Formats: sequence, structure tokens, C-alpha cells
Amino acid sequence: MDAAYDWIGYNAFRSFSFSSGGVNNLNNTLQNDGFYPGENSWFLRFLENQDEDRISYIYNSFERTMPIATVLFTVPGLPVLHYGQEVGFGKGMGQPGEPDLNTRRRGIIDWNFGGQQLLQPHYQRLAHIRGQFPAFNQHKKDTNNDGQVNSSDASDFLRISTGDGIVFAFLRPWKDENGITVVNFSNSVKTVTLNLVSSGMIFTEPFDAAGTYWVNDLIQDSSYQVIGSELVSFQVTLDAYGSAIFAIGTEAHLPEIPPLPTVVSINKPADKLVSSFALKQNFPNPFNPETTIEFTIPVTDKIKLVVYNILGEKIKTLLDKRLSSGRHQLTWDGTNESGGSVASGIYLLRLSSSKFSQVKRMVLLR
Ligand SMILES: [Ca+2]
Repeated sequence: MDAAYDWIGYNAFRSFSFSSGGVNNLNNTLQNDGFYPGENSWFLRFLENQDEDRISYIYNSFERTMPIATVLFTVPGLPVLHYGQEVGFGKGMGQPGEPDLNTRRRGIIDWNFGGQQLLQPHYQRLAHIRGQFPAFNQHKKDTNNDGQVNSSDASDFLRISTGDGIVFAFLRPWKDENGITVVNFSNSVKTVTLNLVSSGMIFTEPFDAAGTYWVNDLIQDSSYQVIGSELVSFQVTLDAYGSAIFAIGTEAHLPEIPPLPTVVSINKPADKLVSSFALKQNFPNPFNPETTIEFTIPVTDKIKLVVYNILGEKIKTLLDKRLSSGRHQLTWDGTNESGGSVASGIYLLRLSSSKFSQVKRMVLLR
């Protein structure tokens, strides 16, 4: 991830404080005080090499970068550039709180870190949402036809009140497929109610309170229909640091997200092997206190199975040994390395061999 040009935007993300004042400041900066785009505006919004790393370092949390990433990918500006190699910059994410920030700016990337399991699918989905939904990649237009694009033209970025300062929501108006982003910058679950009818959504036909509209939930991957009047009080529940992105309009439309690459070595890709290296969803899930984990491996290999918490910290190594090919099963009893019970929450299970790795989310509910 690379950022340049928009240093004001960059600094707004970098110095973001997780408070309602911080949300206001971020909104004002992203709105460019009404100038965007135009005088004093910065057109490029993208992060510097490994800025997602440095931001997670500054926030001391991978989890806290999630809502920031959602905002970054859905606000106006040129698309974020993300390129996978970045040779010579950064050692990947490191661990939260790792002291040597400069080391991670100059070095060989180590992608084998806990936060990757959390951030990689999130960044991937955001990039595809931005690419596939014009609401989020539109450029502001000369809507009053005076030959200039400035604050006199219709906004392509409208804040929506959530009634809770720590939950930030905005609309990217787009005819018949309006983009809505809602992010929770707090460490607790939040439910907010948005008035989307007065938010500024646009449709070809006049809005009809009795008509039906599609709500496409682009994070949860589900589409459903609502009556227009239901959009007056549209309820959204978000996990701690959770994100929601909707496309609201006249048709069902979900992003196409290709599978994340699981091949670590670029020299030995083999479709047959990839398809038979599989970590199944644990069951039951949610669970308390014990859950069963099943996986298959195509060849005899050294296999590691590790549980991480949502911050990317290792909780327990369940397995680290050579296993023969085939189906394997074991259980996790919700304890950490020293045998103590871990708290309720989301845990990440990472299965890795010498060539592949795969991750599942597990929910422990005590
Ligand atoms: Ca104009």
C-alpha cells in the first residue's frame, strides 16, 4: 500500500484519534473543507509504502486499522494503489507495538504475520468493492454546468448522522445504486439508526415510500429487499471496529471476490494440491467451550495449526509436526498456551504447511 500527494489525508489517518472529535476532524479533512475537488484539494488519496503497517503500529492494533481502511477505500479520490511485492520496503506487518518502526520501512517483507489474516481479506474485499461499484470510484462532476468542478456542484460525499459520534457514516450518491459506508471506531458493539431517505440518495424514478428497493450488504455478502419507508430508520449493528458497506438501489448486486491466494511459494503452484489443502470451518461455531477442527492435506508435510486473537497475537499452537496426507481432526478446548481459559470473542485459526496456508474465524461464546 502506497501513499503520496495527499499528505493532508495521510496525516488525518495517521494521527486519527478514536473519539467523536477525531471522527469530526477526519470527516472535515476528507471533505477538504468543502473544496474537494478544486482549490486546495488533493486528488490522490493513497497510502505510502507499508502505511497499513505503520498505521497499525501507530494505533497499536491491527483491528483498529479495519474501519480506517473501510473509510480510505470508500471516500472520494483516485483508487488506492496496492502492489504485492514492494521489494525494499518494510518487513510486512510485524507485531502490534513492535518498537522498530524504521526497520519495517526498509527490508524484506515478511508476510507471515498474525495481522495479515485479519487485514488481507478486508483490504481485498474493499479493493473489489471500490473497483466494482461506481458509487465508490466516481469522480465529482460539473453538475451545474459552469465549466468548473467545485463546491457549487452536487456533493459526491455526504455525511449521514448516526446519533453516535464514534460511528461514522456517509453516502456516495449514485443513481439507482447508492453507496453507504458505516464504521464503528469504538471497541464495543454499536447499533445505530440512519435516515437514508433524507441522506441524499438518488434514483432515476422519484423515491417511492411504498416501492421496493434492494439493500446490498457488500461486507456480509447478502442482498435483500425493503419497502422504501423502511429506509427512513435503517438500523445497522456493527462489531467493535466493525464496518458495513451497502449499495442501495433498484437491483441486487454483490461484489465478485476471487479467492485469496493460498500459495506461498510462487515456484510450485499446483491446482490439484491447492484444492485438496483445506481447512474446514470448525464445528460447532460459535462454541463453548470446545470445538472440532478438521482439515485435509494432499501430501505428507510439516503442518502448523495456530490460534490467534483478533489482534493477531498468538493464543495457542495446536499442532506443529509432520503429518501424513489425508483428513485430520482435533479439538480446541478454548485454552491458551498455559492452559488458562480464554475470553469470549473472535479467534483466527491458521493452518499452514510448507506451501499453503488458510485461515478460519472461530467464535467463542462463554
Ligand atoms: Ca460546476
